[in-house]
Amino acid sequence: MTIDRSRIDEENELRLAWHESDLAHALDVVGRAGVDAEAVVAEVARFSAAAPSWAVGTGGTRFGRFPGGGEPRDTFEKIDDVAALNALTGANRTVSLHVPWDDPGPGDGAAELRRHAEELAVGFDAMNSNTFQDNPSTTRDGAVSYKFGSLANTDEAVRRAAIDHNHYVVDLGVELGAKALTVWLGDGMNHPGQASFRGQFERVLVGLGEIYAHLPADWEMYTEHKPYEPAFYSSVNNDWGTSLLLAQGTGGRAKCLVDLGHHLPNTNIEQVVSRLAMMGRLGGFHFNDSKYGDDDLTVGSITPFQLFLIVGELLEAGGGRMPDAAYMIDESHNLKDPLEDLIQATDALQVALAQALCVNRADLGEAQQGNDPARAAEVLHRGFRTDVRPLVAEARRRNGAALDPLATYRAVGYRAAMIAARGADAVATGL
Ligand code: LRH
Ligand code: MN
Repeated sequence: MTIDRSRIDEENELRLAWHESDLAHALDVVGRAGVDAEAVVAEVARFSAAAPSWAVGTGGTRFGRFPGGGEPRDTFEKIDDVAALNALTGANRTVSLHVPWDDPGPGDGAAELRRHAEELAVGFDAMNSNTFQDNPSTTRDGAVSYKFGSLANTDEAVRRAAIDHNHYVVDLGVELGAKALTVWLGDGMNHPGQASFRGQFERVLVGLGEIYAHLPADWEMYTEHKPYEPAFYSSVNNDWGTSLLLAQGTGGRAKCLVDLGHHLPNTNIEQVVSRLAMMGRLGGFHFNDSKYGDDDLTVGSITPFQLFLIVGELLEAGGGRMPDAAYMIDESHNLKDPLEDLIQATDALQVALAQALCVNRADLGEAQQGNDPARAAEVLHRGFRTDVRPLVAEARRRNGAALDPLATYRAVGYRAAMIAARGADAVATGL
């Protein structure tokens, strides 16, 4: 079942009068700040963030998992849910797959999956490999283990298996029409002295080089840094600096992926974004939010001002537009309906983008040049405090999506229909 376009139109019709008056006011307010409001709507309408295949089902922690039922039972149904999400938001036009969780299997499994996705106008974003778990298909049926790491492992046979798995993921991605590979490694140490920092780094660099050599010429590879978990003393690719060294040491199309949750408390993530963009190595994002660790909470739900500043740095790097990069969501949905959480995450991204676009960059530059921090703050907060929701809703409406996606999702009864179709105990593969 996809969400019928006419149902969305009906729900939009109910809200159109309010929307039009709210929009007229918002266009006026933004215009008075010397910002082209129509350009804001157009840039928001252009934006899209990939949905993570591993988060259209319920996530969990080691303490428990509480599935809500009607979850996708295979990758085809995950694509169905991403298509439903995109019908409502108009801003989740691609899905990021994780292998082996989403492996469509041998033979023409990949061709069938590609056909299914094309019918639903869902594209394939960066592929994710997985050498942080022992799965039969990635460990030569258990002949090797990633317990002591994958690309960083001292055992050549383990490193070989990890490289071969990444080659497999690239080949599958080529069949699906993807154009990038994200390599996140759980590799590291739990105990001081357990391994050599330099040895682990150098082995990973060599491994990434062998994976990079297998990439088609029009593909990119993203290294994703993370300070800890599952390793709790040190991770090999622990921070943006290490990720940059790995990308620079691997090749021109190797870039860094910034997962917002992969930073120690009080890290200035917007400065990290500015640095990586300045070096031409900002490949992509995993958007989420967190209060403590890698909590994978709803984008913009804990630190919306930080998200606004991060998007501001992206517009700075892109000359007032979002630079080409792989924008993806990476969340774990423990309590909310996964699709409702992704709807709110996407809305938070659209709102942060509209707010950042409402900052009069010329005025900000003038205040910065003039060492006038108070004026700079005024200009910045004017953008952040602008009620941009009518502009975002208008961007969705122009993309044929819902003015109010969450209310429309509930009104069309998608989850109830999925529980009826898939079963109350249907649970998705993934984390
Ligand atoms: C690691 C991570 C990585 C994914 C996984 C699902 O914490 O952010 O991006 O492979 O989550
Ligand atoms: Mn991530």
